[in-house]
Formats: sequence, C-alpha cells, structure tokens
Amino acid sequence: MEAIDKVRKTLVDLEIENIQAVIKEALDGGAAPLDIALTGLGSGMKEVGDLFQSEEYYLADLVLAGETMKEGMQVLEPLLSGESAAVKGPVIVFTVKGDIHDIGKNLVSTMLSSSGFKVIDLGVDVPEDKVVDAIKSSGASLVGMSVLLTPMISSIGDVVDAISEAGLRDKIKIAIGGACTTQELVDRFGLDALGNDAVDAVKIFEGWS
Ligand code: B1M
Repeated sequence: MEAIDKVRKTLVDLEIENIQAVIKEALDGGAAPLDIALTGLGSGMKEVGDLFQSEEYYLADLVLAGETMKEGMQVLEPLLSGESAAVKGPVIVFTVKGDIHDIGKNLVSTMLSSSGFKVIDLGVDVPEDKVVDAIKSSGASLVGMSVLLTPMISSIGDVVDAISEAGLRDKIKIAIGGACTTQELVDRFGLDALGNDAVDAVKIFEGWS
C-alpha cells in the first residue's frame, strides 16, 4: 500500500517532523495500525540498520531513527492498545543484559496487553537475577526476551542458567525475539520458541496459555 510505503520512506529519511502526519494520512486512508507499525515503521527501521551497517548512516542517524519511530508510535499505540481485561499470563518481557534497544520489546508488550495478557515489563539491560526475582514474586510461567545485539547473545544463556539454578526451568516457557535471534539460538540454549514479530509473539504465548 502506497501510504504505508510513505511511512517507511519518511522514517528512513529521518523526517521526525513529518512522521505523525504521514501516519495519520495512512490511517485516514484505511491502513491498519498494526500494518503501519510492522510494515511501515518496522521495515523502515531494518533499512536504517542496513544503512548504518554500510556506513551510509552514522550513530546519530540511528538515534534519530529510534526517536522518529517512537514519535510515530505515539499515534499508533492508543489504537493498538485497545480495551482488554488482563486475564492471561502473567508474561515477563524484557531486553537482555547489555542491550538497550526497547522499541520492539515495547511493541510486543503492547500487543500482548491488548490481547488480554498481564504483562510485567522489566525494561532494558536486565540482569538475570532480576528475571528470577520477577518470576518468583509474580508466579509467572511465561518469559519473552528481546535480543538485538550479537555480542549480547551470551546474556540469553545467563538467564536460562539462572532460571535453571533456581529450580524453575521445567515450569517456565521461554521465547526470544529481536534482530539477532534465530532458531539456531533457540536450539542452542534449549528455549521454547522464536518470535519473528509482535503478532508471532502473541500467537506463541496464546498457545501456551
Ligand atoms: Co542499534 N543496532 N545499536 N540502536 N539498532 C541494531 C540492532 C543493528 C542490527 C544495526 C546494524 O548495524 N545493522 C546493530 C546490531 C548488530 C549486531 O550485533 N548484530 C546495532 C548496533 C551495532 C548498535 C550499537 C552497538 C551502535 C553503537 O553504539 N555503535 C548500539 C548498542 C547500544 C546497546 O544496546 N548497548 C546501538 C544503539 C541503538 C540506538 C540507541 C541508537 C537505537 C535504539 C533506540 C531504542 O530502542 N530506544 C538503535 C536502533 C534504532 C537500531 C535499529 C536501526 C532498529 C531497531 C528497532 O527498533 N527496530 C537496529 C537495526 C535492526 O534491527 N535491523 C539496530 C524496530 C523494531 C520494531 O523491531 O526490535 O526487531 P525489532 O522488534 C520486532 C521483532 O524483532 C520482534 O517483534 C518486534 C515487532 O515486530 N521482537 C520480539 C522483538 N523482541 C521480541 C521479543 C519476543 C518476541 C518477538 O519475545 C518473545
């Protein structure tokens, strides 16, 4: 859809001052908020990442892209949140130790909440002991980790080890998602699922509820 592509392009061009207007235009034209978030903004972010990797964009551009996406999500978030009683879960969501990317995690949290899950969002750069404490205090049996940085892959293992050492592993289902995650990592760390996007994450946790 042309309007969604315009959202993608506005993000890639880092036009923070235009992003909300372009999103509203797409909504007025009948585009679904989730499509705008995933196909418009989400694809744009991947492209920005590629431009950063090929050294066409600098770190400052990456920062501005993050701010532009957050600015756009201010329009979309209320539409995605909806009204839903928290009857499923709780599910613990966080970004792993050493990683501060939070946009994808926030989108996953929003989609889970709007699908009726009680979400305990621990934030970013979360050490494994905080995860174990949250499991114990909430009684949660569902955990979703966001991991975007390859050097932080070892943090996944730290969480799994801490949960196992607490004697909780067989009671907990663990899913991962984020730019650097793969099925190979799921197998390597003995995890339970890989979420490719926020819709996928909801499907996974619903399957376990
Ligand atoms: Co960062 N960064 N970044 N960055 N950044 C990436 C991840 C990178 C791939 C860019 C690139 O080089 N191509 C690269 C990592 C390379 C690697 O290790 N493989 C990278 C790098 C290198 C870095 C720094 C090291 C740069 C530096 O300082 N030199 C630094 C690290 C900081 C740190 O964390 N310690 C850094 C910093 C930043 C900013 C702060 C500037 C900013 C983040 C702002 C923020 O989050 N508040 C930023 C951004 C914006 C990106 C990119 C461009 C976009 C990430 C994003 O928000 N995507 C990113 C490029 C990329 O991802 N290809 C990149 C949109 C979001 C909706 O998608 O997070 O994938 P995503 O989430 C999706 C799915 O993956 C899934 O659902 C979401 C919605 O559909 N999902 C889950 C995510 N989590 C899930 C959990 C689940 C299930 C599904 O649980 C079950």
